[in-house]
Amino acid sequence: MINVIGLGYIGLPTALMLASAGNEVVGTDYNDALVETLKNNKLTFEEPGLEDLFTSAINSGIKFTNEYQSTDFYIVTVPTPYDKEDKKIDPSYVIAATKKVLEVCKKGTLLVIESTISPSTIDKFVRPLIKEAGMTIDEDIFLVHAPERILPGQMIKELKHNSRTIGADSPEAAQKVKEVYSTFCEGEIVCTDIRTAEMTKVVENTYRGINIAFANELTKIARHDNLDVHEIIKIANMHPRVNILSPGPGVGGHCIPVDPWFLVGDYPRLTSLISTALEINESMPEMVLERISYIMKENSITDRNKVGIYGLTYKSDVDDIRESPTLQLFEKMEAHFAEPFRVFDPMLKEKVLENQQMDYTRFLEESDIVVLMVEHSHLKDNLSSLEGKLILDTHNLIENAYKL
Ligand code: SAJ
Repeated sequence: MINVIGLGYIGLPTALMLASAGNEVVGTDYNDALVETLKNNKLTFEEPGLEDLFTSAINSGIKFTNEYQSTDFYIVTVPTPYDKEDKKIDPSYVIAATKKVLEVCKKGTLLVIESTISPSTIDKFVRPLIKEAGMTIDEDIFLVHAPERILPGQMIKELKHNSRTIGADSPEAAQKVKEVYSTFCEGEIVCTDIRTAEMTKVVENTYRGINIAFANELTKIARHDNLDVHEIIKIANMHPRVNILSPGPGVGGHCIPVDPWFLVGDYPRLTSLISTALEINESMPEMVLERISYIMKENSITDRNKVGIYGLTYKSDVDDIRESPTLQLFEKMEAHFAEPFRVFDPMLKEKVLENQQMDYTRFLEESDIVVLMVEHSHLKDNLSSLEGKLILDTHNLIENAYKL
């Protein structure tokens, strides 16, 4: 039996995939309300294909509980927040989960950590716990790091088709874990050591963050000379070896703006490129604010209540608002003692902010300037609804709009 610990954005789809592929799976989470919701056959977040997968996993017998199971195979997918002050990973959830696993696991158990962790977290924080518990690595317990790579918005497809990395101390342990993941993963599964697997995961997200930062810096250069950055990127990308990503109002989510800090925190003197890239991405909401001020001035609008922000989630067509550029923008506004602008997001069914308007028509009625922060499908399907508005388009969707 596989016990998946932590049923969030990664743990839940992974547990469902494993179950519907025929494995015996129990999902454990310390959040009672979340467990109750799942037990009542209701999902805790939206994701294309997740409902069908949920049904199939339930039919295959998946169970949900708040208790750790006594078994010999654990997959830990708990959050790994980072400490904003010292820019280091906060391993407390991984430590707590490992301690609980050690209390109940059987001899020879496989402990797979899937959560994103900074390089050497397993050496620094997990191995000592095993020693403390009086257990021996590679006898009582086999350690594995198998970081996930799935993209919110296409998680189910990517769970099936992405290649994966499995880092383990022993090739035998890696092979056993590979066999389990192979029950649903059709991509290539590469086995390596734990340190390499830890580093590789963080490097992948850092690579993307740096490339987005380059596109964002180009936006600033282009704005300085009143050039169209999107046209420049489009033409540059026609070069066979150039592939610049899309600039935008900032970088959100729990991965790209967070994981590179793990490297900066651990290797402060070796990461000047990475920390500059992070700063560039973090400066983009400020640029949005400057552009809003410019548009208000140019159109003689003085009432800030006439500004409406479209999009609160961290990217299009997801309902996750963690570290979203719009939240970052509101934080910057608060720093200047200003009330945040009104906001609307079609992906959010419940009100999470005081200044959130839940009705799109009213949102439009109340806003003379609409700032497009997120390019949801809802917006692409309703472009005509924006006619007559002053628009700041941070994603190059609308031809005659203000751009970043
Ligand atoms: N963004 C841009 N420009 C782009 C692409 C993205 O500004 O060209 C912004 C998005 O709008 C968003 C942020 O970056 O605010 C992050 O979005 P994303 O789609 O790039 O990535 P995530 O955070 O949803 O998922 C990433 C993925 N990592 C990589 O592509 C290297 C995913 O594969 C990982 O599994 C995930 O992080 C994770 O959990 O680590």
